Amino acid sequence: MAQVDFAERQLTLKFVYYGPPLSGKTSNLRALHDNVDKLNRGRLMTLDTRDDRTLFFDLLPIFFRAGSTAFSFRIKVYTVPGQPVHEATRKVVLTGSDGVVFVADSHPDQRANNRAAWDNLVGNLATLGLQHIPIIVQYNKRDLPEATPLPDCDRFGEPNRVLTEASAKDGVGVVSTFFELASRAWMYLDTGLKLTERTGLDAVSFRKAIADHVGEQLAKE
Ligand SMILES: Nc1nc2c(ncn2[C@@H]2O[C@H](COP(=O)(O)OP(=O)(O)OP(=O)(O)O)[C@@H](O)[C@H]2O)c(=O)[nH]1
Ligand SMILES: [Mg+2]
Repeated sequence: MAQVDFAERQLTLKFVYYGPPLSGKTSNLRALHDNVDKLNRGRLMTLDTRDDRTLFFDLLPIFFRAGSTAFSFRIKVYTVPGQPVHEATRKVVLTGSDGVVFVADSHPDQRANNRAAWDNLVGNLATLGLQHIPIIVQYNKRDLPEATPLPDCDRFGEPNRVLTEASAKDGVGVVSTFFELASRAWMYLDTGLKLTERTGLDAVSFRKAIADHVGEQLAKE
């Protein structure tokens, strides 16, 4: 759960990128890193094996101050390793998260893997008592000619679920997905923590503060 320090006027959030093996979680984080102003990000930490598979997790810290309120935000963005063998790591990384981007693979062959990873996510969220946190489903690898058309993509039990589209390897759709999650997380936390009431900052100014710092690409998407 988010850590709010009202005396220090600081809010710390944790977001996790989850999904099947090789769907592009680390690629999302790399592209996000490239889009955040240098002054507003920490070092991108990745721990890969030689063949680029995430071994433990990746972490990108983002920090910014919101306008005139002098409230400061820290968003820690993690990825989990997708390979089934890393189940214990996934659970540890997911602990205490405030929102998830589920990165699904658009290749038709990956439908069953997407579903398995989704079931795994839902199971782990339930175990951790996090079943109500916001989840954004992103279909990545939209650049593949054989990509499943969006209307035919699995919406994981919610026919009206809004999907975001990305080609993370080319940085397309990455910032807008992140932004979507940040907005949803604010609304979710506001309900529980009365953020607007206690910080003097509303959803619109939170969105603006992120937009000011997470790259200009946002304006174009
Ligand atoms: N065509 C295409 N390939 C992509 C895209 N995004 C990532 N890839 C490729 O997919 C492979 C896996 O990408 P990663 O970002 O390492 O995937 P991951 O989800 O972090 O993988 P694990 O950490 O092993 O779970 C790499 O070869 C990427 O270049 C995309 O948008 N389009
Ligand atoms: Mg990875």
